Amino acid sequence: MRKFSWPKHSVLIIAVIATWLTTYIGYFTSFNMKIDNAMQQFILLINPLAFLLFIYGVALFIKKTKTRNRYILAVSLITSFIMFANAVFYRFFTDFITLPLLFQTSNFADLSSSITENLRLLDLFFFSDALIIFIAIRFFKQGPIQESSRKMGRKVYFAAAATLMMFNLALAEAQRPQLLTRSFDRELLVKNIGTYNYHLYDLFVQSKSHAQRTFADGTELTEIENYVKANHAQPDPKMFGTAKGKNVIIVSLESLQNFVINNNMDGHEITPFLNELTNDKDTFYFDNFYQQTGLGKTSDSEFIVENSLYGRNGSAVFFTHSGNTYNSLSERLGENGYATSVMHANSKSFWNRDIMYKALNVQKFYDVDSYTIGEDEAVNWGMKDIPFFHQSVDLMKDIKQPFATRMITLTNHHPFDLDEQDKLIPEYTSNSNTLNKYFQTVRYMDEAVKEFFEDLKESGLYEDSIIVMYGDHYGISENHNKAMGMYMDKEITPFDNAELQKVPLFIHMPGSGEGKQMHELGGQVDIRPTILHLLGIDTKADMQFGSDLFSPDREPFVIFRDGRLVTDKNIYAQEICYDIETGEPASDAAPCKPYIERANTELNYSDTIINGDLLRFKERPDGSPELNESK
Ligand code: GP9
Ligand code: MN
Repeated sequence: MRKFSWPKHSVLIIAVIATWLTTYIGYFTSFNMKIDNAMQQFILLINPLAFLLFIYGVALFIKKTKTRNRYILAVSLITSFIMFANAVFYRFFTDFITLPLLFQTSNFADLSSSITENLRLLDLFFFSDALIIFIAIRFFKQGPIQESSRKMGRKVYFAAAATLMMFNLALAEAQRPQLLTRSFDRELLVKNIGTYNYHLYDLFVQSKSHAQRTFADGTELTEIENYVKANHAQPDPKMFGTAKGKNVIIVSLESLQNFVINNNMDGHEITPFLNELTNDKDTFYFDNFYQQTGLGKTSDSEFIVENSLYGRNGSAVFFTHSGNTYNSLSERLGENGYATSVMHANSKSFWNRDIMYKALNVQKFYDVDSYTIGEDEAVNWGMKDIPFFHQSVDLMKDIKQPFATRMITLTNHHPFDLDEQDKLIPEYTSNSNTLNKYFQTVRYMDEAVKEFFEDLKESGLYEDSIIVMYGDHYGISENHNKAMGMYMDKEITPFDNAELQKVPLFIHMPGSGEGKQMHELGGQVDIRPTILHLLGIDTKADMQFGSDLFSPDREPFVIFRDGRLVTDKNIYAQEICYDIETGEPASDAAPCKPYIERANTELNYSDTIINGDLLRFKERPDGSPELNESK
């Protein structure tokens, strides 16, 4: 009997190398991935290897040469097919395959009708490793090896593969902290952990969600519905419908925290335009308003605004539950005759937006391809806010009215880089480079918003629109407490960290004349009902946790995704009940207790709805079940 002579001259080694190379070369020929530095290049090179060592390594347990060779050949065909399928898919969708995308019937129809058009002769290249392996098997003489050295070799082999995998993950984590918990973008995953591991990861994430969904039958819905009904706040009749029929423009202000509003940095005004708005007769400015996002950051804020539900703990709901049924703001507006869209000059797959927006029934996504990015018009993460706003107004002119669009800005994003000509104020000086530059990018964003308002006025859209603007999440994390403390001239406590989660909310209603500063305590979950009520759309039957910020009977209570909470009397953070007036631990912690429980209940309810995809069981106001394109 011919035996495998490990480690030299084996089919196994040839297979690993051949598939490794075809995969690596395929990355360049078939996908348009942005590689920023030598380290990323290196990660790309090594990322297929550990997986291939493992999967081909199973062959080491197969005694019969013939079976072993067949196994190796089968693996090479499967890996080739995965790369090939991704290449074809990418040509069509500029995206990597993900299970929910594959199962969205509309996508599948699109894909199958054009699959032949997307095939290229060169795609055969992906199978060249299989061919090489086949030749090796046919013409390679493999010598026998001892059983003892086989066992020893196996151990060394798998230890090496595991080490390589750890090494790869460590490099990926250094390049992109929290890559696996937050997901970010399929391209980032492929770039850092490789196509094959990415598919395993995708399979894991999707099957976890799928299993939870399977066991849900809608019985939990009644209890949650009762809770939601009991907490529903009736709209203020004076405000209800005051913006009826107007276009709605919702602007997500990247990383904007409230502490910069009406504030200075070394004598420089940080947000002159937004400051003006805080005293504007047509603007309601909420200065006691909190962000409620988790790891999903911008995408979580979008999720909260659309659904008045909380994001998920420990992962980005935009990735984990993009196949669910939702009663989104966009859907409700669509039903009420609005043309709904999102404008964001980034690649459509970032935060899985392209897929999630379908579940949210956003009718049109103006992604980076809808914009022309001229020279000097990109910095940091992509298109600068000023040209983004300019071109967005041009796009808006062509949308049928009334429209509702959500715009997502980008320039004021970590690491807060700017071109010289866009720096309108100097840097701050502290030990935190991040905070130092933050003031400058915020100042730039303020300028962008100012120009946006001017453009809207020029376009004639201004009078017929309301503009809602909110900070999506913090820009300065707790890692910069020392520098923040220096800026605020105090030591930052957990109480301050919670308060720093305040983001500004502006509701600008041209011609209203009623605008004022609002000190009502609220959070991002309150945006959906507030907007709908201003437009004269009722939300009584909606499964939502927020309540109208103008409603006289709403409860002052904000829950953070991590369980911290704020009431009109206390802040509960790091298991301490603080007095809101003094910022000191309260002498009596009892007032926090019922709220801690309430916060848990509400977060659990939100998770239950999302995990069980419960809204698919909810009847619409007209009695028909929810319809979702992706089902
Ligand atoms: C990316 C942008 C930023 O498209 O929304 O996301 P973030 O990192 O802030 O969550
Ligand atoms: Mn953001």
